[in-house]
Amino acid sequence: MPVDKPKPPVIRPTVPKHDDGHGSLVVERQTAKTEPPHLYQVVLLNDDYTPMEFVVMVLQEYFNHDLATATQIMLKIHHEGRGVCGVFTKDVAATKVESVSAAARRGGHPLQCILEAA
Ligand code: TYC
Repeated sequence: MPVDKPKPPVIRPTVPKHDDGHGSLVVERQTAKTEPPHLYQVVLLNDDYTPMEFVVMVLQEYFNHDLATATQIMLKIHHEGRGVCGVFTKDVAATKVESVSAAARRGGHPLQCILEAA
């Protein structure tokens, strides 16, 4: 017979309650204490030398865009000078910038990848 995995304990948020003195329990609404994380855009800049195919590959491999979307974004950068690859939390965005910059350097391309507050 298969052995069931032990279930993790259920942790519920505690809500302050007090007796209103008239036989009712008053449940107070709690305001959220955690702020949403600040978001950052990873932006690619145009240049005259990086091959279009390399930029499309970067958009597919590092930002999970499909070929059609990657091609559209690459052409937008080519025509407008810059384009957003994706929006992430700070650590994830910074890691993407480092990975893309390292790949560009390895390939001998001048491609610039930068991080901007969203
Ligand atoms: N302008 C480049 C070319 O004509 C292509 C290119 C697109 C380069 C986007 C960088 O971020 C870039 N080969």
